[in-house]
Amino acid sequence: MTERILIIGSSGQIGTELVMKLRNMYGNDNVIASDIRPSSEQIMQSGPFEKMDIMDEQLLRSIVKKYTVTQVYLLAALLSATAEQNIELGWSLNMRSHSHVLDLAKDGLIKKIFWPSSIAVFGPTTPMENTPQYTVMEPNTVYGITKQAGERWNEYYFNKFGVDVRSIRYPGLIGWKSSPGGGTTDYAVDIFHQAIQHGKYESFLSKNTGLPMMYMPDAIRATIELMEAPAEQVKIRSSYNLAGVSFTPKQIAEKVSKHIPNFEMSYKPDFRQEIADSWPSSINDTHAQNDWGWKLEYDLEKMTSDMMKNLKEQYKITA
Ligand code: VAH
Repeated sequence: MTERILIIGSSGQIGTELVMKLRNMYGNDNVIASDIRPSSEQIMQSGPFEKMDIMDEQLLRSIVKKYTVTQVYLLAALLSATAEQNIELGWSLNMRSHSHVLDLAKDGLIKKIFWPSSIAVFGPTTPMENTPQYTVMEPNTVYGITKQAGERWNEYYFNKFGVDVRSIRYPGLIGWKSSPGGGTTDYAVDIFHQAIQHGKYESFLSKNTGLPMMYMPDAIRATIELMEAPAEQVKIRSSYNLAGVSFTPKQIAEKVSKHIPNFEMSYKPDFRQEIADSWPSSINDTHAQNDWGWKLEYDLEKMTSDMMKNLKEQYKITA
């Protein structure tokens, strides 16, 4: 049977890249992009797009039926910083969209779901170094609480209703093809744009705040590898830890300086510092490695070089 894949949140940081990757794999017409706002030109022109507000369950169901969708990737969400500034919307959007999609599978309309979790499921009482898969989890942000509840919801739907839902606890994601939207880890993307355009950057996190991050090609590959793995290998149905690569603003600034010699970094922590302080600085992902063979490819150095190369090209700077 042909797979028909619906990506909800195709205009966001992950969606922008994932749609194109999946269209290459499954054929343009079999990957339906959808978002409340238009997606990239490449997405809009290469295949189907449906404008959708994920709170509208009726519309979601009609789109799923129209295209006989078999898999849904639910990427629409409010991220950590934005959700703190609009807690009602953060809670209702993140929770309700998830239920809408899980119920599609429970009602037999679709076969498989990808739902992203985050290292934001951890909180101040979690062991901060090499954080294990199973540990104390007391998130203290709206975003983290919705992700933690969502993980429990995933496992519940899997156990009670046999829903094939798969999930990753993404670290902060870094890429050049799209911009992040309202996260605490966004500084690690902004720094590249500012360094190339202006030679300086003011970080909203303090210099020694270590956080786990991941380069987008690794994140996209992890997502697809997990979704393609045989069901019996996916032993964890809440969400898998992924370690990525951990670094501080100071450490990434040092790497950026190698490409932009007079680069100046300054620090002016804002409300996002408190969010960052509640999250682990490094993650243990042995379960992902053992269950479905996960292996990271990009370290900080390799990621920095690739980001610089691509963004300089994008800004048409020859160095
Ligand atoms: C955020 N990038 O900063 C997201 C992420 C690791 C955190 O989920 O909100």
